Amino acid sequence: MAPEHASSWLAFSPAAAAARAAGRPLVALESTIIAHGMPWPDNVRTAREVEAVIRSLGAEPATIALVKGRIRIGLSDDELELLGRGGQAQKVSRRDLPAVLAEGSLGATTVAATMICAHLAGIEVFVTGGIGGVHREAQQSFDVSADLLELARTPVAVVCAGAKSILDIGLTLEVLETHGVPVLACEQDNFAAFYTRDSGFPADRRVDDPAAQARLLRTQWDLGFKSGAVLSVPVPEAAAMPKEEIDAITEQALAEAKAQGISGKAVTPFLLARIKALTGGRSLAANIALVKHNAEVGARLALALAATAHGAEPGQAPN
Ligand code: PSU
Ligand code: MN
Repeated sequence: MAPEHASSWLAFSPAAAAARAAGRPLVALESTIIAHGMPWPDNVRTAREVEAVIRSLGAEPATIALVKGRIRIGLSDDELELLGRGGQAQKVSRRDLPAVLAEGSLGATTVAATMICAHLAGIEVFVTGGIGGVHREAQQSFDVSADLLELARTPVAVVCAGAKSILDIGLTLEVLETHGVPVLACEQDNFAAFYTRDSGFPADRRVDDPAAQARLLRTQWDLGFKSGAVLSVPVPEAAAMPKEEIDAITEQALAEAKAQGISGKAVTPFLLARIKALTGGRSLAANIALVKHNAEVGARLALALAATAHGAEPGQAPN
């Protein structure tokens, strides 16, 4: 249940409001990937394509950002453009959200902040590229994304291509386990690795069927668990990067970040931009392909969740 006064901070786009009124499920999308994760104009084009994928399957996309003192659930084309042209929006995670909203400036929401906003808006499914996680050498830097802690305390399903390969994926999965966050996989048994399909680490369980995914999540939330869940979807085969290449480039980008003293919330955008440059743009193509594929899986999950009764009889487990 949303806090009593939360709704006064929310503003639904006309399309999002109409979908809500008609009982059509919304699928949340984040805006940091637009403002800080991809270069213009690919970012805005991708955002629109991802929205179109979700709409074509019968759900309604709702890109979330902070605009003029409101949590906007669903953005206009002009607002997407404003976020995408860059330089204007702050990167907003949990700790920044109240401040940026209170001062009324433009805020691009991370996975953590988008989960919070989605939950306040009654949205159960959120599609992104890759979640933040435990950075390599976090033993020294303590750099653990707020995304992981948010997954522990906000009941939203995050559909993603795993954690970005710039991270320590094994440690990321350990933190998710500690916090009781289910890590589900579809299309394969292992957790995905963003630019590549296989992280080498198994997910908790594989659940391919959207109805079965929905039943699992509905059970979790019916029981009052406050946690979210991760649904890992591998990048489509044709767009996946060769593992050796991405590993070597990631090492180089990490070394550059260290040499330049990049820290805090600047780390992830820096690494994504460097990897894009070092792969001649091929990492960006992979990123775009995986988000669009995640959108299909997320839309099907949202529709299945909307159709899942509370306390439903366990069905025939299809996998
Ligand atoms: N995945 C992408 N591109 C991105 C991000 C994730 O494909 O830009 C963003 C998300 O918004 C995620 C954030 O929440 O990076 C993580 O940042 P940090 O590591 O500073 O927590
Ligand atoms: Mn960080």
